[in-house]
Amino acid sequence: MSMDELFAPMKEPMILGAAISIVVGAVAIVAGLTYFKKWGWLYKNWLTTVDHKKIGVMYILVALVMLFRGGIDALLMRAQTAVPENGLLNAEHYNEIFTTHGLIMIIFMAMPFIIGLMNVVVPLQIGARDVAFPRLNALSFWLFAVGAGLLNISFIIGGSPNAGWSAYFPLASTEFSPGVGNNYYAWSLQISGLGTLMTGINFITTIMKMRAPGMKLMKMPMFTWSALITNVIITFAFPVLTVALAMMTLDRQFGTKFFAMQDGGMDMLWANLFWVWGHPEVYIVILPAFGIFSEVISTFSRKNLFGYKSMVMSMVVISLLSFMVWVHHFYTMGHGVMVNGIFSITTMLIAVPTGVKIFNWLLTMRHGKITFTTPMLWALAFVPIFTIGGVTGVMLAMASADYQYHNTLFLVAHFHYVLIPGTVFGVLAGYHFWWPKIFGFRLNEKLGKSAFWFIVVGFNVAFFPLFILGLDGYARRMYTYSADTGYGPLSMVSFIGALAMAVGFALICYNIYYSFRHSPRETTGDPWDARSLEWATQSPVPEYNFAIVPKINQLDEFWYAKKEGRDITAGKYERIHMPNNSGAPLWMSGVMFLFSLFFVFSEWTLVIVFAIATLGFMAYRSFENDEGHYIEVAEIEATERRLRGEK
Ligand code: HEM
Ligand SMILES: [Cu+2]
Repeated sequence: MSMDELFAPMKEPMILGAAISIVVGAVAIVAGLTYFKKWGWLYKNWLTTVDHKKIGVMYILVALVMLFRGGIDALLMRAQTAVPENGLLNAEHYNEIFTTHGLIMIIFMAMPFIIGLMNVVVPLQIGARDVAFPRLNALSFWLFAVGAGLLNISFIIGGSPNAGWSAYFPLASTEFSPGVGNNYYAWSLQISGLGTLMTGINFITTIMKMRAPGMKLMKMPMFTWSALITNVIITFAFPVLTVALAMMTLDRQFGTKFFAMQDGGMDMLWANLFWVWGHPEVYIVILPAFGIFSEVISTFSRKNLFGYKSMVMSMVVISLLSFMVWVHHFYTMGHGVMVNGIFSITTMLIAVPTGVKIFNWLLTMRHGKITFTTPMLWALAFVPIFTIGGVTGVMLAMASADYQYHNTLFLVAHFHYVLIPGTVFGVLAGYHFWWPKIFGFRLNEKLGKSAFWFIVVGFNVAFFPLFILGLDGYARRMYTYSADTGYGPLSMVSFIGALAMAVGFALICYNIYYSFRHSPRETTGDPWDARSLEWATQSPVPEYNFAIVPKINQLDEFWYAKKEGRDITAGKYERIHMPNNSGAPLWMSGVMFLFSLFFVFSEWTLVIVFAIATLGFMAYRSFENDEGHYIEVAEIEATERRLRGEK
């Protein structure tokens, strides 16, 4: 690689500015850690941790950072299109921004946020001490983190991917996208995807094998159910992505013609493989949110969840259907009427189980004693907004109608109307709900609610106009338009909505600082008077989770025990076996980062060096003896007393 190629992006002042601020920020963090002598602490307590709760927190932290990176992309796009014939961004830069925006939001924000919450909550909800494979869990996190890092350096080193988040061929082939941008696409998704696949296997095993005594499958909390089904989808969908990306790499870097058009390559093969993964992917990010809403709505309605069994069944049906609808993403790419018709019907069928869930949530609230806490507000806003998203989805599902508004802003409005209330409101509900469990104090409700209003109102102002613009013929992914189209005024409205959302997200961040300083510490472990097992632990949760593993007789055992005055965590303490921390996942992922980075630039000698290093790590690990350690009874007693606020 030549220096010229490497630093090509720096020729743009905006990117140069961003690069400088990243370097300054990094230097400040390193200097700060050194000055306050925090390196050892950081390494011992966080970077090498195998504790599912801390791994969860790190996932959420990175997801929040990515939310802001993806959010800046979004603001830039809306600013560029706010007025006709704007010159803020050029076409190339705009292409890069919508590509990385989509990728970052789905792969490096939504999914990790959800996996982070799953990490924190699932073992607690089932009464376990950790996940089945704690060290693998750490490896999953670090692979995701370095994948995110790889994608994020692309915009300063060598250039970002620019062929859309769906990277359609032939556009994504070297013929039409000659730079290294789409190599970054393949490798950042590849290594983070491997981490996700490991998470899938890890959580299926955890939920199947590590539930507290007596917790039958049909006695599991709904969030754990949603996590189980999601991880099954992950385990089936991600291998398809792995293979598709490997073929993409072969096409782009070794001259094969799987997808690239010359010599009989099939561009439609990519479209199919991408959406065989991609459609289930949208359910990977939405089902856990459904689980979160179920927990939040039943907790703050003071009622058990209406239609528990039908909730589980509908998620199972959705997971099956999610693998049978992928063709609806390319009705217009030349199938016959028969194929389009079949996929039209399977797609519309998804509305049935989804509708069942919506009615169950409404019936859970019916006659409930509702308290309007911040998490509950997110859940309440989700129901009507998501319904608009679903209904417009059914509109798009009609193949013949889709010819009209496919690839217009109508489509963009549809998927934001499902993904933002679904995933973003979902993780925000979960984040406010479980925050006191993780950190031992509540977030400020007033700030939480103002952020809520900014985001919910801003969201509708930003995205509802896109339905209208789309029906008017405003094509998706255009970097500018002429004034005669008449798209100007509504585009400006949309930009203003996006600004309001940005204010809301800034308030959410400020809330962390404010509440850390001013909120009283939480000593009950159960601030919301909630229903499931995670609230039976102390807050913040000690390393071993449960001093005594509870026995379960029914769904919501903790809730009924509270009402009957039983303590399900009483008993005699015994010493607890826990896994040891390990630096291996961090270092191995670091090595794989370098491997991928040099692969992106086809620097083969270095690729081979780091491939051998990766294998070396695996070999080393397989000879290592690590028996873990015990936490003694005296220490458990002291910890429990301290967290209950006793001296
Ligand atoms: C009743 C349920 C739903 C139906 C019937 C439905 C239908 C559709 C259809 C037919 C398309 C393709 C439209 C086109 O390309 O012209 C589409 C695109 C999309 N949908 Fe949905 N959808 C539903 C729910 C969801 C959910 C729950 C999510 C995410 C959480 C979602 C996310 C997306 C995304 C991201 C795209 C566009 C991807 C792209 O081209 O970049 N949809 N939907
Ligand atoms: Cu789809």
